[in-house]
Amino acid sequence: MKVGLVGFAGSGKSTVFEWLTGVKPDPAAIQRGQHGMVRVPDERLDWLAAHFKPKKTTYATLEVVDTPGLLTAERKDNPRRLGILREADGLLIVLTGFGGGDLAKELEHFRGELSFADLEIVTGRIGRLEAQIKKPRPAKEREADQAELELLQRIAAALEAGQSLLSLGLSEEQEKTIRSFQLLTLKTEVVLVNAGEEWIGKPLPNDLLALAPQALAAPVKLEMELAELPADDRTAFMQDLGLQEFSKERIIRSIFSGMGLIVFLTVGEDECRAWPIPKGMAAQPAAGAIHTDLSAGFVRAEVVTYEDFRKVGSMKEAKHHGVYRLEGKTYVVHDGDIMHILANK
Ligand SMILES: Nc1nc2c(ncn2[C@@H]2O[C@H](COP(=O)(O)OP(=O)(O)O)[C@@H](O)[C@H]2O)c(=O)[nH]1
Ligand SMILES: [Mg+2]
Repeated sequence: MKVGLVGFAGSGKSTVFEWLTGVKPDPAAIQRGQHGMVRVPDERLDWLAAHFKPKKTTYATLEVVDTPGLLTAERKDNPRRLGILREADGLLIVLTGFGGGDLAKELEHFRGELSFADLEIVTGRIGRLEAQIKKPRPAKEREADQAELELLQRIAAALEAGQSLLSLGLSEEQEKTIRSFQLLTLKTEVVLVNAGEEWIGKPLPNDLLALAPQALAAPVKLEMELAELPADDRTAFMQDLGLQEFSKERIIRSIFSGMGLIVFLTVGEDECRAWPIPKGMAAQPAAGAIHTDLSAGFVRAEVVTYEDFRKVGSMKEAKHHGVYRLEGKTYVVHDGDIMHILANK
């Protein structure tokens, strides 16, 4: 899962990038997007690793890409700046939560720039289709072009009106038609307020939450500065500021789930591991996260919930205690399921 860090220049994207990845922002790398990996903390996997003492423990990860950020005064270059995120799976929108700006306005403005960038792609394609339709061609091809043109005109109108494309209720077929455009407004988004000290202990404004109910906030720069202090000083400063604990781990987990991801777990003496999959995925495709052969030859999945596993300590004991299940291809995997896939080779 690749997550693009986006927002206006100066909102704190590079600060967030360093906070999440521990990698120093590199001005030379930013124009094409600077990549870094984030480990997703998981207390369940911590416990399993302590229990099995495996050779290897592998946490889920997110790949994040820092980007140059958008301009507020001159929007002409913004579509190009957003272009490097076309292949990203999701967007982490960083809002400027310091200096007293209006967060809801900033988010609306930013979403407007996403629509603007998508509109450029869609109108470009409309122009080419209109030219193509005029040429003599087999009826079948012309009809397909006409259908695509009508769809794109609807999409362009929605983008111009600032409407979500999700509200258009596109059919699966129509979604397939537009997939190759990699529209930014169709990507999963998570909003993160890069909060200054003024936000500590305060709820986010309601007008922002109306636009982004799941918006997160973290005092990113402050936490980075505090992390560098000797432990005693840090504790004293945090008490003064009213900060109970660092929010980084909680925020990373929220970004992960906000991207629509869950994990299933595999255990053993060799490796304990968290496997990221989209929420709602069935067991057979989920097995493909481990290896395509396991998906192709899928027979059954042995499943125990993490909570039950913790009580009994092994798959074998789980069988004795009636908390072990055998599930088929269509079983919808739950977050924290401990699974062992049985497959034909
Ligand atoms: N006062 C204050 N300054 C911040 C905060 N977060 C970032 N900055 C500063 O704002 C400037 C822009 O941050 P940067 O991360 O480079 O933003 P980017 O352009 O979005 O990558 C830098 O000078 C940061 O030190 C914050 O929470 N409070
Ligand atoms: Mg930056």
